[in-house]
Order: sequence, then C-alpha cells, then structure tokens
Amino acid sequence: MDLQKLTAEVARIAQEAGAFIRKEGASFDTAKIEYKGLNDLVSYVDKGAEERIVKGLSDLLPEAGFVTEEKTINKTGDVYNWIVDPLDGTTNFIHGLPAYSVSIALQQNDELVAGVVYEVNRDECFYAWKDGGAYLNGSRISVSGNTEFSQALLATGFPYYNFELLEKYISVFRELTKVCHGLRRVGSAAVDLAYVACGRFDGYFEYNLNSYDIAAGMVLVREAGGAATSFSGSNDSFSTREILAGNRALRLKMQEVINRYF
Ligand code: 2AM
Repeated sequence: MDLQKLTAEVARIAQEAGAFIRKEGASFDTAKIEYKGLNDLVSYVDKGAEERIVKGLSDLLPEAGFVTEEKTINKTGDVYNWIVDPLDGTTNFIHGLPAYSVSIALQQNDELVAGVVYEVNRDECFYAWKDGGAYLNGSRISVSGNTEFSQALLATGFPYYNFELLEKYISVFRELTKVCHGLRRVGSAAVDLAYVACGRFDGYFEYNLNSYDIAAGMVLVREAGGAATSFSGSNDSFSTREILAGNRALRLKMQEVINRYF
C-alpha cells in the first residue's frame, strides 16, 4: 500500500466534501432552519457529506470498512477501516461560527496509518501518513517548540454532557488557566488537533470524545513530532474517550496537572 498516494486521494475526497458543506453553509438561513427544524437540516448536511466521502473512499479501497458519525454505512473491514466524521464542529456550523472540518482516518488492524483534517472555511487541508510526516496544504508542519506553560496557548473542549466529571474538569481548567498564556475552546476536536500539529496550539485536552472526532488529528500530531494519548499517557484514547495532545514537553506537563484530578 502506497500510503502517500492514498493520503493524497483522501485529501481530495475531504476537500470535495468540504466544498459541499461550504456551499450548504452559505445558503443556511434562519428561516430555513425554523422551517426544516435544526436537527433535520444539520443531519442533511452531515449525511450528504458523509455519503460523498463513503462513496469516494469505497472506490479507493473497496475492502475497507467504516466507522462513521452518521452511520450511513454498516461495514467492517478485516484489515482496513476508515474512521470518518463528515462534519466535526456541527454546533459551530449551525451557529455560523467558522471552525468546522471534515475528518478522515485510516486504521490498519489497530494502528492509525493515515489522517486528513480539512478545515472548510480556511481551505486548509492537513494530512499525514505513517512515517511520512505531517503537512498543511503541501508544506511540512511540526508541533511547537514551547516547553513552558507561560508561553503556551492551550485548547480544550468544555463538557457538554456527562457532567459527573465537571468538577474535576473545572479543577484542571482553574490550574491551567492560571499558568498558561491562554486557553481556547474552538469547538472541533479535529481542528484542535490539527492546530497542535502545526504549532498554533501547544497542547489540547478534552474528554468524552468519539473515535471519529480524534482519529485523523491523532495521526497529524504524531507525525508532526508530538504525542496524542489518554489522560494517563496511554495509547487508548478510543476506549477512554480522552485526548491529551501536544508537543512532548507540554503534553507531559499537562498530564501532571490533569492526573492530580483525573
Ligand atoms: P461533532 O461536531 O462532530 O459532534 C468539541 O467539543 C467536540 O465534541 C467536537 O469534535 C464535536 O464533534 C463534539 N460534540 C458533539 N456534540 C457536541 C455538542 N453538543 N457541543 C459541542 N461539541 C459537541
């Protein structure tokens, strides 16, 4: 399997789905939302994008299965499985905020071997493949070199359900916000991870995520020289549903803070 070539094709498929989302976003008005109902309209855009992606990926690698957010396909591959979020950052999309993305990863057995995150509004395509490095629109990217909290811009996602862990989360937030340069909540886990990969963010943490929110971004961060783990530092973000990513030094510093509570 030529992963470099395959990843370039996946990037093309992600960009085509992104163009569809962008077009739908442009004609998205309040009257239409009220008429169709918020969830209906969003599911139309999500599903329309997913169907395009599934078609493209099926042509590319017919034997592969899928894990997708909108579940428009039910197929498990013996060796290869695509992990797809056709529109990561749906809340931003509904509210007309800019950060949303298409996220596609390829898993070979249990290993992530390729990832593409296409940020629709900035027309930024982030992609990486195993042992091939990470790229943004054709240029090699790497995680930041910041090792100090005082210079670090960190990202997180606020809990939106499972509020049992809210107090712990707030304790971590309280500690980090006092020591770091700034904390951001972008609203698309895939974009957060892409921004870690290219050094815009120095670190990122969130819990209660699904594999399709983070799989592609994890490949980006790892191939950009960083690390993407669970809160305890293990390689089981899909089962723990936790992501802690960053350049290696800051990821470790964040882990020390998080492990005081989680
Ligand atoms: P989604 O838009 O594909 O659902 C950010 O916190 C992450 O959580 C995003 O990747 C987003 O992915 C997911 N998420 C799911 N439901 C959410 C909600 N109600 N509010 C915010 N984020 C949500």
